[in-house]
This record gives sequence, structure tokens and C-alpha cells, in this order.
Amino acid sequence: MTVESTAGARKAPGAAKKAAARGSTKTSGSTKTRGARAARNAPAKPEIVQLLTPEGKRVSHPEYSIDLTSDELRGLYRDMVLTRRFDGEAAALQRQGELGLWASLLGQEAAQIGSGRALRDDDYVFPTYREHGVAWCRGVDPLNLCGMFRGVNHGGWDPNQNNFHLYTIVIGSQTLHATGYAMGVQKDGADSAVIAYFGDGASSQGDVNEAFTFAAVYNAPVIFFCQNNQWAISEPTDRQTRVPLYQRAGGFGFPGVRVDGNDVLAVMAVTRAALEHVRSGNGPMLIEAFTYRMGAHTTSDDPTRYRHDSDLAAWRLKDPITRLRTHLTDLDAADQAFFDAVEKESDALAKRVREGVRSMPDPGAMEMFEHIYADGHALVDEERAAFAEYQSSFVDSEGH
Ligand SMILES: Cc1ncc(C[n+]2csc(CCOP(=O)(O)OP(=O)(O)O)c2C)c(N)n1
Ligand SMILES: [Mg+2]
Repeated sequence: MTVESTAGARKAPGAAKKAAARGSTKTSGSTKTRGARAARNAPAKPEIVQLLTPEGKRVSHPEYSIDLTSDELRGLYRDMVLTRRFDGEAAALQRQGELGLWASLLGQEAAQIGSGRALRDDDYVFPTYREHGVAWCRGVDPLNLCGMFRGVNHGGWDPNQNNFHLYTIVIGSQTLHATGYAMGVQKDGADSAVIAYFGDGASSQGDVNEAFTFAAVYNAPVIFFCQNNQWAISEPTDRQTRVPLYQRAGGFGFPGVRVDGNDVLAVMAVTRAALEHVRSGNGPMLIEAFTYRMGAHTTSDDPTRYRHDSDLAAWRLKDPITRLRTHLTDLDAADQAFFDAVEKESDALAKRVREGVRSMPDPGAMEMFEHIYADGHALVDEERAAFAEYQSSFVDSEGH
């Protein structure tokens, strides 16, 4: 939608009121002209890429296809089940006072595993705070994610170990970091890709729109992966945009595509194609994974105050894990023994996470001064010394 049409739409009621006050019924432009203008500016009907229906039936798409072995399909199922189990365990640990906060990915497993498993090791990921499934695909230990939410480490992991940047809470800012990184990759002459995850709410941030502009004009090899989970805390998507989000890309001069975010096969197919696109020097791409946040925004939120249970019930029928399980069964690619084994493995993972979190040591108070500047900084030295002195004021005469 253009600025002109938005302004026109907003002005109309006020203009009519003023005209009525003047005792005139004349308004600017005929109904026919206004109708034609509205039609010209209306967003195109949204299209969505799907390879597995909500009932788990395999369908084809004219542009996107995928051919996975039974082994690969089972792998995606395992990833989604283990991620969901870890996520549930972390949420429970928060409720037990073991974590300060948790942002659940419940319902978004296919969007994250489908895209995460499409990446190469040398690609670089810039996540928000909810990408536990992508972290899993990159090989980041779930305990590191928990350490961050427990507040016992300053960030949680070494980003360069798995090419998975630290979680970013400042909404949308990681899209700029990703774009800058992608511009660097381009200057190095490498064919690695960069992917930035963000949410529907983040799409309204200036940072995201600036990142789109920079990435477009510099032809940066970056995928903007928007998980449209329908909510930004308690704000619905229709408070963020008048057009389907993927169509925003067109205005910046690069392609956008909407994929069924609860269909792991479609997400993988679309992400693979987008990776190919950005690696080949064609500039950025926007993927909108259309999904739903089944849980609360975080453990500090109560979604019953702003959304209807009926929405949840409708989305439950589109569950990404059930969908793939049906497909695996239809193909005869997995039997009960396989599903039981994954269940058992997820129990073991939950136990490891539970025990690991409970036994995490508290960091030394002085550790907060580490890892700030690579080569140190006079101001940090000063603050460290002042804090050390303050700490020592608590030591009693016996040295405790
Ligand atoms: C710059 C900034 N503004 C506001 C916030 C507070 N905040 C945290 S999460 C959030 C909503 C984000 O929604 P969305 O981008 O859709 O991501 P989702 O949480 O749904 O995955 C807001 C406004 C913040 N962290 N950073
Ligand atoms: Mg959202």
C-alpha cells in the first residue's frame, strides 16, 4: 500500500464530517475514481507455499519441491520433538524458580527446524531470543541457552563456534548486524549466506526497515526470516501491517515469499531456494513463515487476557509435529519403535537439562568485567577496581 492510499483512507471519514458540517455532501473525487484507486493499491491476495497439508497429506507446488530420504524425514521429526521437549522443560524450570524468564517456541518448531537444517556450517545465524530450534540445529548446547536465561553467563556461548550469534532482545537490531556481516562476507568473496530471524512485531522497527534498505542496495547475501506468529506480545499482526508481510520486500526491491511455517518440508524447500538465491549474488530475500505462537509471549505474559481459546484450538489442528508424524506413517518410513525411541531420547534430554540447570554454578561477581573489550579499556579497569574495593568492604576480620 502506498503512502498516498493510506493517507487517503485515513482522511476520508474526517473529510466527510467536515463536508457535512458545511452542509455539503460534495467530497473529493467520484466514488468510481476512489474505487479504482483503492483497487490499484490493494495488496495482492496472499499466496502460501505448502508441501504438507495440515492433515499431513503430501502435496506439490509448482515452484518449490523437496525430495528427502526416510532417514532425513525421521531426522526432522526427531529434531522437532527434542526441541519441543527441551522448550517445555525450560518453561517448567522457570516456573520452579530456576530460570529468570523463558520465551517458548511452542508451535514454531517447523519454522525453525526446517530453516535451521537447510543451512550450511559456514552460514551465519543472527537469532532473536526464541530460536531454540535453530540453536539446536547449529549444535549450541541447550544448557547454554538456559544459562543465559538463568543469568549465570554473559550471553551464553561463543558465537563463532557454531556461527550462531548471541540472542538479541533489542527487537529487530540483529537484522542490521546480519546485514553488516553479510556485506563483510560479500567483500571476502565467500559464498556463505547469512540469515536473520525476527518476528512480525519487529517488522515495524526502524532497524528492520533500515536493514532491508542496506541489504537491497548493497546486494547483501542475507535472508530475512520473519516468523509471523501472529502476535507481538499482546499486539496482533493487523496492528503492524496493512499488507501481508512478505509483500513488503517488493517495495525494497527484493523478493519475498510466504511459507506455511507449520510445514517443515515447505520451510526447508523455501529456505534452500532462498539460500541458493543469496549465495548466487542476487541480493537479499525475505521469507515470512506463517505460524502461531501456541504459548505465552514469555513466562511473564498471560495470553488469556488478549486472545481467544478458539484461535488456539484452530492452530492446534495444524501442529507441525503431528503433521510430519502422519506423513512418516503414511510413507511407512517410521514405526512405533522409532516414535518410542525418540520419546525416550527426549526424556533423557529433559533430565539432562533439569539436572544441568539445577547444578549450574553462580558466576564470580568480578566476571561481569570480562569479555567487554578485546584489548581492555581504562574505564572498565577503573570500574573493576572500584567494585573490587566495594566487595572487599564485606570481608570480616577473619577474612570471610
Ligand atoms: C526495541 C525494543 N522495543 C520493545 C521491546 C519489548 N518487546 C520485547 S518482545 C516484543 C514483541 C516482539 O514481537 P515479535 O517481533 O512479533 O516477536 P515474537 O516475540 O512474537 O517472537 C517487544 C515489544 C524490546 N525488547 N526491544
Ligand atoms: Mg510475533
